[in-house]
Amino acid sequence: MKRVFSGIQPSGTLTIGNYLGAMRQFVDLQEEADCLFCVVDMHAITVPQEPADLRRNTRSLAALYLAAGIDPERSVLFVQSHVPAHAELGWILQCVVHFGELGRMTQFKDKSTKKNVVTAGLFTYPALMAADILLYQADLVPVGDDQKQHLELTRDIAERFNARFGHTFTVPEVMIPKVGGRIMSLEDPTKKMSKSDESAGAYISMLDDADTIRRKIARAVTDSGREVRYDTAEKPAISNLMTIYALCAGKSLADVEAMYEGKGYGVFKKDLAEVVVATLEPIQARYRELVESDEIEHILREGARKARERAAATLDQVKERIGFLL
Ligand code: ATP
Ligand code: LTN
Repeated sequence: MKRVFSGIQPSGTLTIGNYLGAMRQFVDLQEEADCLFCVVDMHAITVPQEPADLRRNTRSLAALYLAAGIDPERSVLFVQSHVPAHAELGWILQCVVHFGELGRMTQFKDKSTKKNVVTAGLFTYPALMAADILLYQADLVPVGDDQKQHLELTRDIAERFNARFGHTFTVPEVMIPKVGGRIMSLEDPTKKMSKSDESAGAYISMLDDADTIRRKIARAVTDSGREVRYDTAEKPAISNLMTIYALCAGKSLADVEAMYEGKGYGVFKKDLAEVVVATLEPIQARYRELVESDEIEHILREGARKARERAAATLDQVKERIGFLL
């Protein structure tokens, strides 16, 4: 059975981009793989977080994982800071990765430009991400397209460590959905949809109510012309909306194109809003029940216990290999 690991930061409320690009794959993978899913709070603090918000977002993200269909009987769901092995291996891998490699990461460049304060943690972030994955000997890492470069670096770190100290880590494969790996902003189809966008109109949050979703989709930018046609070069905005439609309705892009032939943007956008509402409503209903119960605390405690146990085996071996006195 393949081992799967992925993480999401509790840095705000998830968007439909996080859901379609990442979380939905996690739910499907549970059927066929041994899965671990993590709320990566240590990654979230690489940029400033209000303590009360971080605590609330961590709990809320755990509830969303469960509401979207992560089954704690089948998958290990836990919070990164509950398993100190992540910090320990993260440090060791900071001493394996090269300064130059970290400097080439485009996420670091994007998140550090035009900022008054750039923490050292934001720079070394990929070493911690590599630790998350390598600790559990993951074979497969489902992520959105923006994480591809971090995964390549994780593979390089694993290979370098293995070559120097003997085979220790499984070299993981990245898994990016063919459709939906990069959902774009509703206000600017050249930018990825991001939960930390300053403009709330740029994204659909997984917890937006039906009217907010309808309003945001009605206001979403479109391209010139009126034809609903998939063409990312000529029609980036409509192509993005078609992708969201196709994934939420379980149809192919060709189906969507055929359904709206000759109908124009207005009708398409109205239907799209309803398809998105229908996708998110059942998740939101389960979410509301979960956040009010203390089930989450119980599940996370149990998840951390299982994760700690599994992480220990790799970490002990790493320490021995690099020459730490045991
Ligand atoms: P932020 O937008 O705050 O920088 P993020 O959403 O990019 O955060 P995470 O919360 O850690 O970062 O992302 C969780 C998962 O969602 C990752 O696998 C990431 O690749 C994926 N993801 C993020 N944005 C999109 C998007 N617009 N389309 C598809 N997948 C996405
Ligand atoms: N870097 C990722 C979040 C993340 C992750 C991971 C994803 C942290 N650790 C391990 C997959 C595997 C992001 O910003 N989206």
